[in-house]
Amino acid sequence: MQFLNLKSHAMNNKQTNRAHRFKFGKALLILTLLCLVLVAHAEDGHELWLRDKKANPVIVKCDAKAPAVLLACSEIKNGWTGKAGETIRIILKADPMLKGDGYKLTPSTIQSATPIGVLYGAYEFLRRQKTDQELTVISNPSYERRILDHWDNLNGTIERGYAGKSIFWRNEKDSVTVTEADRKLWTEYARANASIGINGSVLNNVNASPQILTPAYIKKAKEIANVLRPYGIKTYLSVNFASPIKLGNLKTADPLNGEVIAWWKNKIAEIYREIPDFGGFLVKANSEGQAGPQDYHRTHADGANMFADALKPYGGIVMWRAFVYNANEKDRAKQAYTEFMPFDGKFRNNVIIQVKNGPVDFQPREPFSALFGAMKKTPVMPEFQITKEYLGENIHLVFLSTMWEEVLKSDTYQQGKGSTVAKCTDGSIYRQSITAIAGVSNIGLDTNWCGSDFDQANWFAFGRLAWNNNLSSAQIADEWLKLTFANSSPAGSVACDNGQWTNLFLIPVKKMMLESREAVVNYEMPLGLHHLFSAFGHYGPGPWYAPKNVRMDWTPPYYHKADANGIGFDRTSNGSDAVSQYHQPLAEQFNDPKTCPETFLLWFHHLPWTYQLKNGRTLWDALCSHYQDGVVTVREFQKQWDNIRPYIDRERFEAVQSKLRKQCHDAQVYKDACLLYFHQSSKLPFPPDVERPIYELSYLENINPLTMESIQAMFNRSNRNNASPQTTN
Ligand code: GCV
Repeated sequence: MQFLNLKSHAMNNKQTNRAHRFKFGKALLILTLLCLVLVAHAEDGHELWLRDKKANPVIVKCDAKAPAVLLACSEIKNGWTGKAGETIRIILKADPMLKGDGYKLTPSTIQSATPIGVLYGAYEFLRRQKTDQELTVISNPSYERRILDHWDNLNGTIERGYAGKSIFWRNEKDSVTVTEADRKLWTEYARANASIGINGSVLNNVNASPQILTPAYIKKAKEIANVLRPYGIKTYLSVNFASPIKLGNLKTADPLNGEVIAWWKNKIAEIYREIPDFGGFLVKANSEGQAGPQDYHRTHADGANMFADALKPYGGIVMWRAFVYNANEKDRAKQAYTEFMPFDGKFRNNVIIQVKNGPVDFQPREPFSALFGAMKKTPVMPEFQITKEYLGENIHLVFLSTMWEEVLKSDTYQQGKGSTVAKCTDGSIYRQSITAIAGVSNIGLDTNWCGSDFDQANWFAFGRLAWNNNLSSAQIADEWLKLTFANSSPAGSVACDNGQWTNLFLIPVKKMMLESREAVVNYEMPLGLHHLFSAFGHYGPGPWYAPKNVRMDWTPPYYHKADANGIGFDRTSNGSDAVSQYHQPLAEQFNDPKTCPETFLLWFHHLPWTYQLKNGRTLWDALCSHYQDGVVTVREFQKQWDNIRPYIDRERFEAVQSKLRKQCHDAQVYKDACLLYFHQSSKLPFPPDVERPIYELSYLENINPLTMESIQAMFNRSNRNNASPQTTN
């Protein structure tokens, strides 16, 4: 018995141990599963605005079998959030109301004349379903070509890229190999673009390496094109004007030379053998040290037309950039117009001139480039910068849509009142042989694609505005927020479909986005000031930066001209006369400080520090207030963001919170740097309602740019970003 007892005790022990082990094992398993679930759900931002969750069953009826239509069907099946069991019909058929890849939606049909239009319609349908918008709509694209320009170098770095390395090019040694992981990423990229209507990608930097035209790189471009094609995305390349010399061993790149023309014709034939639907070339010529036709005493038209003739038989186009400025020009803002206007009508009809939104260079605020309202016989396309070179890189929360909306809605008066930049470029005013719009991409290998969650909104906004240049930024922000953040509260504790989410997340965050561009203008360079950046990179302030060996138009004093008499660049008829490049009544309005919009005051005028503004304040006091407003606004953003914590996953909450902290710090640095520096000229006291600086100017001059840059580099590293080399000012 004893023995038995012992035995049974032992058995009991064994059983208990086994039971314990079992329980422990079970707990471990549950814990592991839980961890796996948590890891699986750790929010990394990779899904962008395309969060296909909890699709309901739907019947999709469709006879067409084109690849884009099949994609549309599967998108609908995977993303249907309407009633379960409903039927939707896909109709591939022309309609007099439809233009290009436009589409017509009803609650039970998606119609387009083209397969890719059906795919766009499917994405729009799902977007409307998820964001509670009307399902009956006809939508046609504003521009035929809606293009992302990648400033990606063939060694994998990205000029002005703040989201890691290139998704296309790796490094010089294995840049041309293609892996399955590459194809997967490019497919995701293509899908994201198609979902917002983008239909073109320029795969490499406008500061182009001639190597892009070697057979190995053309083959790689073909691999990329093959992945992008089903999503309706055409591939384009940037080319180096001197390629015939650098690659072809010719003695010249003169666009009128027979051998040069033959070289390009052969090269273009080679490209089209690999990529039959190749879109064409983007060219930066005679700009920032790049070769161009002027090196051979030829014109922009000679250069662009040489490419145009060679591309024409294949249906290719040339996007010729108007971003030109010389070191000895008294006013850089005038040069694009001066150089290009004489050639209006002299370009072939497959050339389009690509013009940056402002006359200088993607500043926080510029008036629109006068070229938009000027060229009547040559198509012109806007170039926006999605990557935030001058607006806080991937750190500052700045929704660029409001800036682009402001530009698109600016009235050029080309054909009287209402001739907006949008209308002057989308073919509404003059029939254009090509209509197009480009955005300099902010995409890299970072898991969240753009280096910050809110920078995804700028990619989204560019696509939405390129499709419909009448959309309001409020609508775009609304859509993006709903698609990107709805149902993302921890453990789904707050449903997105209740008023609480709308009132406490959607409305305040949308407000923050819509105010964000004005905030950065205020704390960086208000009232029309521009280019006050530090020397290295374009991140921190450097209004003082002007070493003797640096060309003047790469230094801030060239632009702000602050002295004891006042501040601002005189572009009036008494100054550089840039105002005369605009149509009346704008030229007259800009010319007079009393009628010039205050947002552009110091862009067009050099005014005394005591000049009185409309609200009665002196220029100096107003300047101080603007800087103050900028800082105060981003401090408010911090508080607003803290309030939304319950409605969003921890990962994105913390990432944005941390970036906002840095933004607030940097806004303060900007304010102190600029005000203390300008104070040396104005000699006026800070107004009583403006917070006093907290830094010494000498400290800021010394830490800046190096410390700002190294803080930035550290920050980038900790966010898995790689700072890109900066080849120019
Ligand atoms: C790609 C500015 C930028 C350069 C850029 C250039 C351009 O100067 O700082 O990085 O070069 O514009 O648009 O060509």
